Amino acid sequence: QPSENQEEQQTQTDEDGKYLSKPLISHVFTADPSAHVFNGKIYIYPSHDVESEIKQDDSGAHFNMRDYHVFSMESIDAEPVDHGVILDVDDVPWAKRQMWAPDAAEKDGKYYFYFPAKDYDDIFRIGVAVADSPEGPFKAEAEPIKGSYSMDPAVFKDGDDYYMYFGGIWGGQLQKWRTGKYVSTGDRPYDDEPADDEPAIAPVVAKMSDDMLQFAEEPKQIMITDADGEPIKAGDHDRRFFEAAWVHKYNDNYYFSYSTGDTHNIAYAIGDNPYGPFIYQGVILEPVEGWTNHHSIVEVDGKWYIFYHDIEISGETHLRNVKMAELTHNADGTIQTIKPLKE
Ligand code: FUB
Repeated sequence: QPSENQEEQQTQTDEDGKYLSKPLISHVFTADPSAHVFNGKIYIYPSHDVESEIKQDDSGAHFNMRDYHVFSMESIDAEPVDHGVILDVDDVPWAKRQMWAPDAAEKDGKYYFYFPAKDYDDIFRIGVAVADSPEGPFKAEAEPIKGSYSMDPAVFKDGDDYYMYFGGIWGGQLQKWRTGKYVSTGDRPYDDEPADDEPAIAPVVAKMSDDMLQFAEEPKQIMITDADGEPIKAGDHDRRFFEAAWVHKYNDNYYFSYSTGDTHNIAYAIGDNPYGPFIYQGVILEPVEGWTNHHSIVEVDGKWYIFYHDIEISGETHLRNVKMAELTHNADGTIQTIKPLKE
């Protein structure tokens, strides 16, 4: 059952006394929550973590997920309802394994579910499945999105346009696409990475086609810079992009947020258009329990929330549980840092 005692949820706070929810879902393991408001309800599209026979390795093979559930909440303090499995790896002809962080979008009354998976060549691609309802059932396209690669798709709606942001390094393979083609010189996480003093590998964006099933343009890299306009360097592990892209718009600015991976923060950078460049600002969410940190940001009834995960229930880095906290933008547009691990 989902967390039974909602009152008890009020008791968790971060280092500065900010409210943090308890695990929102406890009957299955969930991670990488992409939250949206569709038809006045909150929908969460997470990864569905499971135990599998695959041993832990540096490429994240132990995140060996095979299906997705969708959850809805009537309001921000309501219990999530599990609508069951919306897509299984066996229903996707091109996908072999590792169904990682997904996202969803609505356009003209249809719902599009975007998901990464490794294909039969063990290369991550991004697929799309379509439904008439946010709860599914979703039907996957027979092929991945043409020209898609790497993982962690996040689709952002800006007026009538939709943009997909994607990519992740190390196990997410983005470093192997530096030439525009998949080139792998080894399987250690840092193989194929730039030198420390070179610009970090950048996340990728592409506008979606009108039918939401393809890219409308060649995917482009987006630059994250410091305050002087210099690209963040590959050796700057505290600030460089690793995975878990998300974009929200606040006061006409575009906030690109992401995980810094091996330094475990959710950081953010601000730009004045969907393609960037984005100027690094700071940390939204400090490390949580567990190696990965992955989030989404959504406005509900005029307040902003961050959905994220940790490993409170299992204590195992690949068996995560979704949580939520309120997010505060300061008057100058910066975001207050959430510090979930108390000193
Ligand atoms: O859930 C599998 C992977 O772990 C995601 O795709 C990453 O963002 C990390 O959270």
